[in-house]
Amino acid sequence: MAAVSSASETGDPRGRHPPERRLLILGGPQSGKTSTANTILGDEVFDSGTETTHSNVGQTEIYGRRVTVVDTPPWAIPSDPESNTEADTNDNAGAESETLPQPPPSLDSEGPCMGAILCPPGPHAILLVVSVTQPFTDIHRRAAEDQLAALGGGTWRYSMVVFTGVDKLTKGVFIEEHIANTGESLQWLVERCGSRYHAFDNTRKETEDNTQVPELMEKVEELITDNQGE
Ligand SMILES: Nc1nc2c(ncn2[C@@H]2O[C@H](COP(=O)(O)OP(=O)(O)O)[C@@H](O)[C@H]2O)c(=O)[nH]1
Ligand SMILES: [Mg+2]
Repeated sequence: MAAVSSASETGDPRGRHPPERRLLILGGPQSGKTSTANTILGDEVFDSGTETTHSNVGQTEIYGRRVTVVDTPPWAIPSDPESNTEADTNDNAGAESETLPQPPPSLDSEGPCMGAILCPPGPHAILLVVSVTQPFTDIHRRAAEDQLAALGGGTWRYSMVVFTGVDKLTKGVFIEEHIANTGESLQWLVERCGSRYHAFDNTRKETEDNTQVPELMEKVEELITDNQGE
């Protein structure tokens, strides 16, 4: 694992290794971001199950290629009681407060956008982590939209949905069925990501026949090819 401070020291030893891949992990609270980072890194590098308060950078090698993974704090969900504390103190704010535009997350704050700065010159792919065990409503959709808008135009082209907790899906239910059954907001997210998604079971990282990380990296390569030259 590399410390945050070493993220800028990833000088490219030209021609000696396949090009590095940089992955930025974003998502709502408790969606499985840190667990996903650990699964990709192949080790319990970061503390999962507790709130991640600042972005962390880890590195690994997958098939001889250096892969940098940036784990981030959760993006703000407007309905989250913690982020709604102020509105709740005003009895008249009520339901209206939910429809008020949220201020864009600041790149200066220790919010998830800070993660993009920690993998210079920028991520090759943004993994939007969504747990199949959590609801994904219009509020979550807007949180995702705000977050990617804060990262700048065109970021959707580099984004992919990573579904966590697929081990919790009812036996025989495929992720496609889950997407179809969960509602328009989730379908919107998947479509906004160019229908790129990947199903992850973070409890399976030690399993021998586990190919979910190489399969994810293949999808990242496809995404990079789709965005070639940019
Ligand atoms: N069953 C199951 N639990 C998961 C999976 N991914 C994450 N979790 C659990 O979900 C909780 C939140 O995970 P964490 O990675 O800390 O989420 P974060 O807050 O988004 O970083 C933890 O208790 C994890 O063990 C998964 O694929 N399957
Ligand atoms: Mg976390």
